[in-house]
Amino acid sequence: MTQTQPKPPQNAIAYFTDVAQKAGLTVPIVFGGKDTKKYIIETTGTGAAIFDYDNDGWPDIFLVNGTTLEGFPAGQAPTNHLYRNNHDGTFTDVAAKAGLNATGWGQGVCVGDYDNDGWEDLYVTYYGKNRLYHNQNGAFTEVAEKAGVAGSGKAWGTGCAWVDYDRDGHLDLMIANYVSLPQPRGRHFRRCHYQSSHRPDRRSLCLQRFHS
Ligand SMILES: [Ca+2]
Ligand SMILES: [Ca+2]
Ligand SMILES: [Ca+2]
Repeated sequence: MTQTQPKPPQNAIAYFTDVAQKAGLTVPIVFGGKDTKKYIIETTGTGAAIFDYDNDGWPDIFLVNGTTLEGFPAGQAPTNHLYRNNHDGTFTDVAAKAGLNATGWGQGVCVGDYDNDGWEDLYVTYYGKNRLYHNQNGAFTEVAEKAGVAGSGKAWGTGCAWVDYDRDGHLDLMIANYVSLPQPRGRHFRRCHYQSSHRPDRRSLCLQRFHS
């Protein structure tokens, strides 16, 4: 069935039309329960980065993906996605070929050429160990441990930013961690119900229980 697009209102300065389906950007992002979110780990969602990973002059799209509390059978867990720009308004998922099809509780992503080789690299935060992907001609290698930026694996990494804070010509990395939680297994994780973002008093009580 052909869907008729609404016409932009007169004198509109900008007007946006959803072309995701036409562009091939249809893979769902998973983050906890689909219809119901019971625990705070399910509530933050994931990040996206638009950057030219293969230096062809056309911006590509990287999407971070998550998982569920129940998990998935081997080989069926949701992965991150890297959509290569086909130069015609469509995109092709090349995550596996590029080495970016990791699974887990992915969170944020930031783009920066940390080694100044002319290829943009990726840092992806996780509930667990964070990942640094070095870009070599459009193929990525995970080097977070080697680079000393994987973290302890016990923190909940969320936002991140590359910035040259000391102006020495080399990018530095800022990582924001969210609340402190035990690893998502066993009864301790299930003690904490995320009540509501508009009831910070309840949320605080919940977190205090974790730290007690
Ligand atoms: Ca490109
Ligand atoms: Ca680089
Ligand atoms: Ca620096």
